[in-house]
Amino acid sequence: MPRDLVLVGAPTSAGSYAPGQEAAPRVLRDLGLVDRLRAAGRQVRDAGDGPLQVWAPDPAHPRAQNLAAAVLAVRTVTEQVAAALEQDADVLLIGGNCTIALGVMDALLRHDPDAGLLYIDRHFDLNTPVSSIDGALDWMGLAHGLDLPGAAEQLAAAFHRRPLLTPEQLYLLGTDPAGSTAWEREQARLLSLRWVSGADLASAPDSPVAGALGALPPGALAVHIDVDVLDFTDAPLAESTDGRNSGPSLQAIAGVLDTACHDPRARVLSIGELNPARAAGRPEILPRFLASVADALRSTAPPA
Ligand SMILES: [Mn+2]
Repeated sequence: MPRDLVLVGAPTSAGSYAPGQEAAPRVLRDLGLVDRLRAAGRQVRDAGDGPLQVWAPDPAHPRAQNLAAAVLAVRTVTEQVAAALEQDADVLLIGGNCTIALGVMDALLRHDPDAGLLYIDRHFDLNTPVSSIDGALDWMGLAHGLDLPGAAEQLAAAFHRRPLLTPEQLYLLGTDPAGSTAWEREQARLLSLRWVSGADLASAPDSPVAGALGALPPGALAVHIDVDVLDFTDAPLAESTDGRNSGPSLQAIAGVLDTACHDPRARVLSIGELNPARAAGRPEILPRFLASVADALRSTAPPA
């Protein structure tokens, strides 16, 4: 029997560039997410949403906008994921921006100190309020998990241990170094972070994901995807519209998620940076994405 699957929503765009992502949990539910997961053979419990947070400019904190709200959202994710793990359930978390992966790891590492994180994202997310000017926390998550110099105190200190993450617990897939800051490239080098570029992931997805799974620790596994890893002209789903004509297709990413989520260590899949408004002109792309997620989480056990 597969474990039960707990669905959690983090409807927040507080750490983003503009409103939009807060709608993702509602839109995916309206498109029949729970029924699709049940059709994939999973017992699903919907644990509901964390706080609804709609982005607004935060002139009082220009370099770490809406920090207190983002921390509240992350801490709520920690509590919801911890409750599900306590009940021996797996988790599907719909964000929200990528800082939600920190809440996942806070809960998963309390559950299993040998846990690892497969981080599928166009970006390193190693910025801090010092290294970047735009003040959006959504590409600063891993910097706070790793407690890099310049990290915002309130977020780096929000977890049961500090730093929350070590470089050995991480493997990044789909990174585009051209979309990173010089600071991020330098930190990735200093920390010996392991990563595979979006170009390599697009040309032959199977080998990088197998390599990443082989290199991650033996304990429980969280898989996080920022949908900005996708070629935006193939699958316009992400808050960021930068990924045009580069990066893997939705079909390629569906295969990556399928492999990663069927690894026996996998316990949590989190989805970040999905802005449903981006798909307004190509409405079939959201159901296709949903089908990929349900397929990645399908039960491989024979029906009872
Ligand atoms: Mn990203």
